Amino acid sequence: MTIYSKTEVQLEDSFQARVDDEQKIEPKDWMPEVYRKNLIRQISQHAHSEVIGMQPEGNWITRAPTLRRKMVLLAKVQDEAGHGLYLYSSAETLGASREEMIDALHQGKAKYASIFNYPSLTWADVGTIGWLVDGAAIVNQISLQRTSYGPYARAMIRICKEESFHQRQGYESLMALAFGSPEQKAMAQDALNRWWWPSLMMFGPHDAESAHSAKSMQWKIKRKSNDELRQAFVDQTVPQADYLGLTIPDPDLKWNEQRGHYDFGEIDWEEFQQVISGNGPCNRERLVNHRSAHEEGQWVRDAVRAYEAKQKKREKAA
Ligand code: BYC
Repeated sequence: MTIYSKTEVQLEDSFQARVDDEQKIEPKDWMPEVYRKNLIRQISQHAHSEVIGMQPEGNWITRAPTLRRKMVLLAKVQDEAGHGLYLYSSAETLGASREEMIDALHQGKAKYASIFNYPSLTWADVGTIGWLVDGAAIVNQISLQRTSYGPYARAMIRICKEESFHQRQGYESLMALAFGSPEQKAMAQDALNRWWWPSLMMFGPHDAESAHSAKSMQWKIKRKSNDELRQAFVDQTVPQADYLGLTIPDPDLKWNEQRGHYDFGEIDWEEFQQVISGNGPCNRERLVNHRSAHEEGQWVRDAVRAYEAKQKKREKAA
């Protein structure tokens, strides 16, 4: 009898063939260590973004202008917590523990979307976050529904359904302001002026500067590049701003007939680097709030562990 065990190279080849064939990779399948680590990095950062992203909007729950707006906002913020949970669970299937992931966030080792380090100064910011931030997120997440890792792809399908509702509620809220009094319209324009460029930064550095893109595209973790997604977002959003009668704060923005796309100006990459390095306007505040919420939730984790231990004892005795 010959015992045949595949070499690492053979395993990688058959892994790549499965990815190329659009088969989903599942938790118990063999996968290259770098694929696993890259996925944990991206999924956990995605989860942190959902959870930290609750803060700028949560800031307005007590000050929503009507009961209806308050109920909608509460539901949306709760949805974001749910997205975080699906994503943490998905990363756990790769062997990462929740404690490790939260610890990496608290120590500043794991990033989260740069956009959530900007303050939400007026009620118009809430609608603008729904319109632009959820809008940008969904452009990316639609492509991630086809990501190669099964649990991540399935989480994305559900998240996209909720995210598209979020985007529409944001736009509807902004319509009320843009078609309202001159003061309301000015408030909407001011919010667009502040959130436009950070929204474009959500897609990450240019493709040529993106450290993880080549491998992530080869393994179909990412299905579209940072620049492709950013362009799709601009193309979809400009007509929406036109309809609202608002002006996108970019003098270089214009339709390019030849390309069939909008041309747009250059992002301030220095600002982006500052924000992702922890020096944005709200980085410290976001982490302080997260740490204290985490500490306040310690009793819940203790209770769950005590219950689990009790159940195990019962099962043993039975
Ligand atoms: N912000 O090689 P690159 C939401 C980092 S939340 C911060 O291109 P990659 C919502 C990047 O991590 C939805 N960091 O990376 C929630 C890497 O650093 P590390 C959020 C960024 O991963 C509440 C380095 O820069 N969506 O919808 O190939 C309320 C080099 O970049 C950013 C997701 O998370 C950034 N913008 O591509 C409302 C989608 N960009 O890890 C709404 C999932 C880059 O080496 N994530 N960096 O230290 C992705 O699709 C990809 O991770 C990215 C970046 C496109 C973001």
